Parts: sequence; C-alpha cells; structure tokens
Amino acid sequence: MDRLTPALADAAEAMARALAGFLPRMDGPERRVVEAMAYATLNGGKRLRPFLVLNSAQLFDVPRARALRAAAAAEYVHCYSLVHDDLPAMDDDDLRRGKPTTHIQFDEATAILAGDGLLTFAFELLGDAPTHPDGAVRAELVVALARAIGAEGMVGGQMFDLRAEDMRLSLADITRLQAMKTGALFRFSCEAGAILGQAPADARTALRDYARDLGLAFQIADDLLDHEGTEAEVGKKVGKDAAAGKGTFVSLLGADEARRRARSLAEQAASHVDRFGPNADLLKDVARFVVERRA
Ligand code: GRG
Repeated sequence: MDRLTPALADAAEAMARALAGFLPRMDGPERRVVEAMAYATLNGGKRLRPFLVLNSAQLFDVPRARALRAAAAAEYVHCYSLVHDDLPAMDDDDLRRGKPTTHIQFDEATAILAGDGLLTFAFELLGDAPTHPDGAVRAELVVALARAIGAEGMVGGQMFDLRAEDMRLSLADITRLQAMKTGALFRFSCEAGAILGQAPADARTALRDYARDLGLAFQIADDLLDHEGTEAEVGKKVGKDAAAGKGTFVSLLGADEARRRARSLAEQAASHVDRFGPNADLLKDVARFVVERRA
C-alpha cells in the first residue's frame, strides 16, 4: 500500500478525536449550538488542513499535543466556512460531505451561530496556554490565522467570488480569487507548524511557497471535480459553476490543460520542500493526492 493512505487515515482519526474532545460541553437551551458545531465538524471530510498542520509541525519536532490544537483550529475554521458557504444567502446547498448541510439539518439561524461558534472557538484554542508556553508564539498563530481568513484572505475571497458572478474573469483574477478564498487557509495550515516550531525564516518561506502551489493545484482539481465528478463521488452538488456561468480554471483553460497545470503545480509544490529531505515525503505525496482525488 502507498504510505499516504494510512497516514491520512491516522491523521483523520486523531483529528476526529481531538475535534470532538475540544468542543465545549454545555447544557440548557444553548446546547443546540454546540450540537450544530459538532454536526458540522464531525462528519467526515478529508481533513487536509489538519494533515498539513501535523506534517509541517513534525518537520520541527513540535510536540503532538500542541500541533493537534493548531490542526483543530484550522479544521474548525474550514468547517465554519463550509457551513456559511452553504447558506441560502451564499451558495444555497443542501448536501455537504454526503449529508444534509447544517442549515437543513438544524435551521438557518442555528447554522449561522454554529459557524460563528466554530470560528471563535478556533481562536480560543490557539490563544490558550496549552498551545504553546510562549505567549508570543500563540499571538503569532492568532495573527497568522486572522490574516489568512479575514478580509485580505478567505472572507475577501468569498466576497470577490460572490461579485464574480457578474464579471468576466481573467486567469490572473481567478488565481487571485482562489488564493484568497481557499489558498490562504492552506498557507496558515502549512505555516502553523513552522510558527509552533519557531522555525527559521527560510524554512517558513519554503512552506509558504509549497502552500501557494498546493492551494492552486487543489483549486484547479476542485474545478475539475465540479466539471466531471458525480454528486455521489464528491458528496455535494456538481456542475454548479457552469450553471452559474462562473469563470473557472476549467472554463478558461479547458479540462486537459487545467489537469496538466494542476499536476505541474503539485510537482512544483513538492520541490519547495525538498530541503527537508525524507521528513517531507508525506507533504510531497499529499500535493500529488489533491490533484488526483475524486472527492
Ligand atoms: C463563508 C467566509 C466564508 C467563506 C467561504 C472556502 C469557502 C469560503 C467556501 C467553501 C466553498 C467551496 C466548496 C470551495 C471550494 C474549495 C473547497 C474549500 C472545497 C472543500 O474543501 P475540501 O475538499 O473538503 O478539503 P472536505 O469536506 O474534505 O473537508
């Protein structure tokens, strides 16, 4: 068997335990929001972002318990973004990870609050003492995550995406949009290990470069899945981009060229982490995996 499949499964299992374990226990009427947070989080998913945090942390011998907290923060944020993206006011989707979306399973107000709760909880986890004994390291993690997912990152990218429905996008526009919308959280996920490990600047730059190429490869693959995947495979509605007349890597480049570029970006991503030797083998494998995945 290849080495990536069991490594992804191990990380996903560890993450499922950590994600369930960190969530607050609550009673009373407010308990419903934690139930919705758990529903939105403990529902499968590839756990790619946590995998990147854990494997980048391992390059710098970061203790596992600390890496798991940063990995969980990245996944909580990712799940929040999916919950809000699926809302009627945004993408209006009923299906996510093969199950009813959070606003369908609960209701819209609960889904909004669950997203808010996950987002806020991610920062609580990073800022709390067990994440790192040095408060400056914790503050750096908090700032890095805020930059990645705020108006200059994911939230700005989502705004750009909503506006893009009425625009003709160039390849440069789509690249910038996707770097903000999905790439920035990949960047945080790769940098978090380096921040926790107080790694030298050149090592951080290598991981940032890796994350940039991996994020773009991931997004091109996502466009290809939307274009050629089935709902059963992908676990969400497909063909939505074409139906909305949205410019994507596939609509601009065609499927064959898009696939060629995604593969070449995955190889480029892998080359950025050569400097870490065999310790970075799984990071290289996962860059190739994101391009070939069917879900
Ligand atoms: C609502 C602020 C806000 C932002 C939403 C990232 C995002 C912005 C929306 C997600 C919509 C989407 C489906 C984008 C395509 C790329 C993407 C993030 C796919 C889902 O990520 P995977 O494949 O999913 O890692 P799993 O389920 O495996 O975790």
